This record gives sequence, structure tokens and C-alpha cells, in this order.
Amino acid sequence: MNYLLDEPLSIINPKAQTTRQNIRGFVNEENYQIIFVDTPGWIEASNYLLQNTMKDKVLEVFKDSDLFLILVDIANPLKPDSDLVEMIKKIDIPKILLVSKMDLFKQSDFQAAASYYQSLFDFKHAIPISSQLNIGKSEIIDKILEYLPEHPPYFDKENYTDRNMRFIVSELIRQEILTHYQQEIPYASEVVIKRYQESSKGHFIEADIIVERETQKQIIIGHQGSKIKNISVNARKKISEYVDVPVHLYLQVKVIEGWRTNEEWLRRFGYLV
Ligand SMILES: Nc1nc2c(ncn2[C@@H]2O[C@H](COP(=O)(O)OP(=O)(O)OP(=O)(O)O)[C@@H](O)[C@H]2O)c(=O)[nH]1
Ligand SMILES: [Mg+2]
Repeated sequence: MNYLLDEPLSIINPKAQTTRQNIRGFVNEENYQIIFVDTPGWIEASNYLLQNTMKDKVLEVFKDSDLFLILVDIANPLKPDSDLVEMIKKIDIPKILLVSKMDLFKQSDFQAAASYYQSLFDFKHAIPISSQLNIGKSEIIDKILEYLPEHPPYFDKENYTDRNMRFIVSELIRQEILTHYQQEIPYASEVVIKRYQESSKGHFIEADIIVERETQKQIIIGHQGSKIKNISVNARKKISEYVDVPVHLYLQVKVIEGWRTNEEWLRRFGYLV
């Protein structure tokens, strides 16, 4: 979606399950507005409540979508299980297969991937793409326009998302956690913005990093606070680049045992309504 929007809206990381929520991004042109929804990746076997909410987010989006863009990564090809195939088949809107990371592959690999997926479920078109080499964007937009219904724009065409700065900032901090910690830490972490104040001197932001256990808190903080300092410096730089003004960022680490499996906490963090 970032590639299509030409904006760094969704955070990106090699680790799976980076995206946890549906994020709407708009491509606005004089004659049209395309609303994309970047969803979490599909988790075949979900193990805890947060993961269930991520699957629900994916399913929820089809209720009012006109097109289903299925992004597959041929560097890590997924052999979808039969439940996933059945689920895709049941989604009764036109589908387009996007085969990503074509900078790493040949045209024949694309054809092989497209025929493999065609043997599983039906799609109208398959398009090879690479955000790195800028391949596929105009073809995707052209195809989407063929299916886009006539309607006045749903959102203000001045904006490219309906997400607010608090959300974007919390995601930029989470991106640093995904980058700098391994194993369970990124999955056990949540970021909550406690204060977001804009002044002539810049943006003052206070945020909590929530983890599930005291041991995880110590790992996040690191020896004499070295790790959290590093996160803070990097996140501040990224946020400042994003908002284009100086940023003052204050991070605290808190433990909330089992937040990922607790309905009440997931509701407070915006994963459940
Ligand atoms: N080689 C190559 N890598 C890419 C390309 N597009 C994305 N990537 C890399 O693929 C990895 C995953 O990207 P994400 O955008 O986080 O993937 P996602 O599909 O949103 O995954 P989740 O949010 O984790 O479900 C990152 O390391 C990106 O840098 C591409 O065109 N070529
Ligand atoms: Mg993502």
C-alpha cells in the first residue's frame, strides 16, 4: 500500500505479523479516489486472542470492498491450507493476484506462481510487482479503475489516510521494537501514546511500551537503559522526519501480564470494539 500511495503509512518489517490493524490509505486524483485497506497478513493457526482479532480484521474488510488484492510473496511462498482457500473462494468480489518482490525473480517464476494460485482459486488478473524497482504500480491502478464504482469521494481528498498522528507515531515506535528486538519481544509489545502535544517548539510525545512480563521489560530497557535509549533516539528521528518538526519523545516501559489474551486490554488498545 505504501508503494501505491507513495507514502510511508504502514510500518514495514521483515518479521511476520507486523501489521496488526486495518489501515486505510487513499490514492487521490482529480477523477477518482481509491481507498486501500492494508490488513494484517493471514495467520493460519492463531494461538491467542490478539491473533484472532487480526484474522477478524481481514474478514471484516470484505463487507464493503469492491476488489480483493491478494498479495503473495514468492520469496516465501505460502501453500494455503484448505480453510484459507475455501475462505478466499467464498469472498464474492473480483480478485487480483499481486506477485511481489519481482526484483528477486524472473518472469517465468511469476508465471509459475500465477498458475499455482490459479489452480487454487479464481482471480481476474495476476500482476507482477516490485516496490523496490517500481514495477506494477500503473498496471494495478489501471486495473482497479476498471472495477471502481462511480461514487463521490468517501474521504477528504486532501488526506491520504483517516488514521491520526497518535496511531502513526505508536506504529513508528512499534517498528523500532520490531527492528531491534528478537523472538517473542515484538509480539508481546504494544505502544500506547499517553500525551501528544503540539507547540511552537515541536511535538511533545509521551508513550508507554507495554510488555507482558518483568523479564521482557528488562530486555526492552537493556543494560543501564542502553537499549531503550537507542529505541527512543531512533523513533524520535523517524517521527521527526514524518511530522517535519522537532520531536521530544519520552518512553516508559510497563508490564501488563497477558494483555494479548485479555479482552478488556485488547479493547482499550483498539483491537476489539
Ligand atoms: N525484495 C523486495 N522486498 C520487498 C519488496 N516489498 C517489500 N519488501 C520487503 O518485504 C518485507 C515485508 O514487508 P511488509 O510490508 O512488512 O510485509 P507485509 O506483507 O505487510 O507483512 P505483515 O504486515 O507482517 O503481515 C520487508 O522487509 C520489506 O522491505 C519488494 O518489492 N522487493
Ligand atoms: Mg504489513
